Amino acid sequence: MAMWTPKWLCVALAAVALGACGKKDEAAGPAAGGGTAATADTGTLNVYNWSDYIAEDIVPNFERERGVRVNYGVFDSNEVLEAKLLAGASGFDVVVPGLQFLGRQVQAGVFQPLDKARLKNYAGLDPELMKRIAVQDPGNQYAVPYLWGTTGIGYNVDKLTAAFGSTDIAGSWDLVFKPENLSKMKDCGVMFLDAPSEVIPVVLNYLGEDPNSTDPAVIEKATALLKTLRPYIQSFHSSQYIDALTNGSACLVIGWSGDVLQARDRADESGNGVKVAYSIPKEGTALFFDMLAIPKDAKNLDNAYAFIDYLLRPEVAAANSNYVSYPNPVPASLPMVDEAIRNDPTIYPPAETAAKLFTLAILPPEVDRHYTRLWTELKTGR
Ligand code: SPD
Repeated sequence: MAMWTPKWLCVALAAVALGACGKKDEAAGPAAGGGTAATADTGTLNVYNWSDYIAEDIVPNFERERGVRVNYGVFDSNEVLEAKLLAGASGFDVVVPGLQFLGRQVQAGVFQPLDKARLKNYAGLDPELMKRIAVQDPGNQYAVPYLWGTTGIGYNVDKLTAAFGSTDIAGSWDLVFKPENLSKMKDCGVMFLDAPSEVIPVVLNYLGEDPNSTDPAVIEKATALLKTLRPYIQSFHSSQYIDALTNGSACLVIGWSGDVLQARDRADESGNGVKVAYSIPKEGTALFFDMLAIPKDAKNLDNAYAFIDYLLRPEVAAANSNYVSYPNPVPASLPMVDEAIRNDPTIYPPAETAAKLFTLAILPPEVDRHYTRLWTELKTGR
């Protein structure tokens, strides 16, 4: 099982406030077109990123500074991005796959190697992080990290307290993976990520198995457990849970760290009285890295490099982390990251928590197919 403890977590930092950012969602521009751009940069840039994953000023500021128009599309699943990339001629200039998906897409020849000389902020990337990432992108040839985070438990503080007398139980996956516990949250709304590649490894880890096992019999232990939970799961979705937690229509989710914390902040700002919190359970969980990469057939290369380099500027990376509550890979940004975020152990896990985090491996195609089949069975209740 791969373990990673970021060194900079122990570094004492000067507090430098960057200033408050608004918390409105990024307006998604038109999705990138179908590869019809000219062979040289056209004054546009086609970006395809995760939803709720960029500070609202970043794209407009880049457009102004560079004098280009950015077509900014969003997705909420690695599988969706992968289908578009493997189909070819996606029209995208910059995409943001999770590391383990990137590894597989590199093997499929989807990306061009990065010309690091065109990224003047490359030297500012955290060397420990780059070493860790090189396990799946050897030599860091094809991508640079954008943001990273964990998969954990998002919950409504009052509903959990009403059901269990306190929120202590959120410190363990027992809350979600024991049917007798999950059933107590059924009526206030339980949502799971709609992502077998995210959820199954977390269940395997909880069961004491290798989260990256490719053994069909081991994988089926996870789905057997998930089937016992199915009656209590209201829905599977990988982005709607942010709004659902915010407005109180969901009370318990398996979700991604920054997304849950955005829900917490949105609820606080709305004054609706809903209190949301995020937990990294003590049994450990998946750590993910989302990566910036350029498809082989990208047409607007100068703009693609300029955009990636822009995102790696310490002040831009800090503004992004302040807005989306995900850590970035640029250590020089840390003094500009809000103290509340920098000191939040659910965002920057302390060493003892980090020691329990595992990374997801590149799945062989047959294991991927197995995951997909089991997931469909789970969702449809077969
Ligand atoms: N709303 C942004 C969520 C980004 C999550 N990325 C997850 C990648 C998991 N491997």
